Amino acid sequence: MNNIDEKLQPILAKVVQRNAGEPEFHQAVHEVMESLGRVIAKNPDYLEQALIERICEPERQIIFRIPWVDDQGKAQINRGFRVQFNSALGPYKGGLRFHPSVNIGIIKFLGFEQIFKNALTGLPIGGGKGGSDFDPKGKSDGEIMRFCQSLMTELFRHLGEQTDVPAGDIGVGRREIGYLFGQYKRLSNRYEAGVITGKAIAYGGSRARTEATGFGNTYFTKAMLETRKSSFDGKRVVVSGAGNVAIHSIEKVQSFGGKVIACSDSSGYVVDETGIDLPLLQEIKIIRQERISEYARLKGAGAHFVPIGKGSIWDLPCQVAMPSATQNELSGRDARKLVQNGVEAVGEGANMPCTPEAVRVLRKANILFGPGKAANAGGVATSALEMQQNASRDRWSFEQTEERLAQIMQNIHDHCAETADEFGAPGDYVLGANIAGFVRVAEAMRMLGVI
Ligand code: NDP
Ligand code: 2IT
Repeated sequence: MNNIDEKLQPILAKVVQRNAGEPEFHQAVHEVMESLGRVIAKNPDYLEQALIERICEPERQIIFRIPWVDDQGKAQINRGFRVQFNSALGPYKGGLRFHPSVNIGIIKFLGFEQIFKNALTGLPIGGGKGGSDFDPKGKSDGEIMRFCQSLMTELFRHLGEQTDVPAGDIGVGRREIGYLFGQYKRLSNRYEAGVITGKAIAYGGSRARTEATGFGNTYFTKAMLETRKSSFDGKRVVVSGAGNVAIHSIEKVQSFGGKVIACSDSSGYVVDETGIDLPLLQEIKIIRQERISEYARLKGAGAHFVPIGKGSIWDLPCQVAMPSATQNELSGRDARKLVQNGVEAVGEGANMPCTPEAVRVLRKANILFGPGKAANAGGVATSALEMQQNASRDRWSFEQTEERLAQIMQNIHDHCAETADEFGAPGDYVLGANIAGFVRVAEAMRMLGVI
């Protein structure tokens, strides 16, 4: 707790005690609190109004049983979660994650991050997150559909385009969003397109939503590089993951002239010194849904696969690192290696992928570091643009939507940088993002009274 203002220490201690056994949630709260000392020094009434305690306590938490029947006719049970964290700025907004590691602490960390991320977009969306410990790997299409329908049979009563608007996250993409929306529509007897985002274009989705998180992180990282008169052009880049965020980061980095030399999944990583072949990667991961080792096998010369446990992707020399898989995937040791190898910038595509020690190492070495709540906000920002198109029964072109996304990312970058300057820490995007996001939410909460 030594980096935390002494007035905030009892608040953090209480969060830890009231939410026992939820280390990821503690980590996310700790990281935000480290930045808030300077804010409460300027605005002591935030403490009097218990604003920080209130922000750390979800408005509502829903935990439910999800029964479903597998292809063998056997009944299965999973656990569903939705944490409706904060609605000061708009309806709860945030993705659903399907992964066996999901528990209430993980959903709370993600929901907590989402509050500030959504505030940074400048769009009217509150923060929430949900998901299930369901493992989509190896499930048939019919099993996925029945699972999504069962989840929605419980969750639909808590949703609404003015109440709570889910979207995708790990393990939840276009297909799952379709089944979830279909069941919501059936149960509610309403075509409420804005109740969920990440929909296919065929029934009210937004162009560029699929690409938005990876594109957005690339725009954000480019903006950071520009502050040091640098760019992606000719740079060696490492992107972890091989899902939605990673694939579209690779696409945008390549369009800016960067050379992505490695990516990964949970089985290991591939290195391709000739630069990742994006169509081949998409064929393997999206169409065939195979393991990343297939990439090295099919690519042949120049590419090789390193299985999990046999080395870290962050040992590869690169100038830009974009962790885009999952939380705590980049350790303090990894960060030291990146610094030794001359990394210039790290943009967090995933949520909280760098451990607290890694963040400390990167900040101390004065590496450009874009925290997830700012750098990966392009996904949820484009979700809000999807809600806007649904509400006005309109649809925009890809170019128009991407232009809005690019502008939003530049605004987030500038707002974080200006806030860091104002609070005496130029270039510190962690401090800038935490303070800028917090102040927007806290000001709205103050005006709404003690609710
Ligand atoms: P996907 O499910 O599309 O892809 C996830 C990728 O990360 C896969 O390659 C997966 O490998 C890998 N991965 C997941 N969990 C682990 C793990 N425990 N260890 C190692 N690798 C893992 O998810 P997204 O690309 O959508 O999400 C990636 C990250 O980005 C998450 O942190 C998510 O919260 C964040 N994010 C996503 C947004 C979005 O719009 N989708 C918006 C903002 C942030 P494998 O297939 O082997 O499991
Ligand atoms: O972490 C995230 O910001 C997301 N998974 C996207 C949330 C959304 O509502 O689009």
